[in-house]
Amino acid sequence: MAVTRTFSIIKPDATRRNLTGAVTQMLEESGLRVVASKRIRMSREQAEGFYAVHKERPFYGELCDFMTSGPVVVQVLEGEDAVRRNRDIMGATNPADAAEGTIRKSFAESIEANSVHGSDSDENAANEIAFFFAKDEIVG
Ligand code: IDP
Ligand code: MG
Repeated sequence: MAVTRTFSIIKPDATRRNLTGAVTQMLEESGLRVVASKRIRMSREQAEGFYAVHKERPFYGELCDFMTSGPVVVQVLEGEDAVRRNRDIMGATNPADAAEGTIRKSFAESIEANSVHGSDSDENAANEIAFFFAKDEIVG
């Protein structure tokens, strides 16, 4: 299995409850390595651009409100089959459907405030990493 990279966000509901370390520990214990990390306050423009694929969905405006409501931690994660590995430890979008032992089952407050983002394909991972990180900020 190839070592690949994915993009993660620890969302405002998790930073507000001081869960940055707890979430990162679960990512690391799943076999992922944090090769870039920064705490930022996302601008409206960044949130709208990042979630542009969801522009037509009814929750788009609220999602952008939520993602700009507090600090987030954006990260690049590296590991074998990183996209799938991260999606597995994240759990289902709706915490009510998330499996035991996943980040969303453990910490998410709602389908919107669900503690983490993770890329859903290698192609999107590359685009999302480039959206937030310069090459020299990633140290594998
Ligand atoms: P994902 O984060 O599991 O990949 P997506 O369908 O890509 O899920 O949705 C992006 C984000 O939009 C979710 O993580 C969640 O924060 C929010 N979201 C998804 N579905 C809903 C909804 O039905 N109501 C409110 N927010 C939603
Ligand atoms: Mg998604």
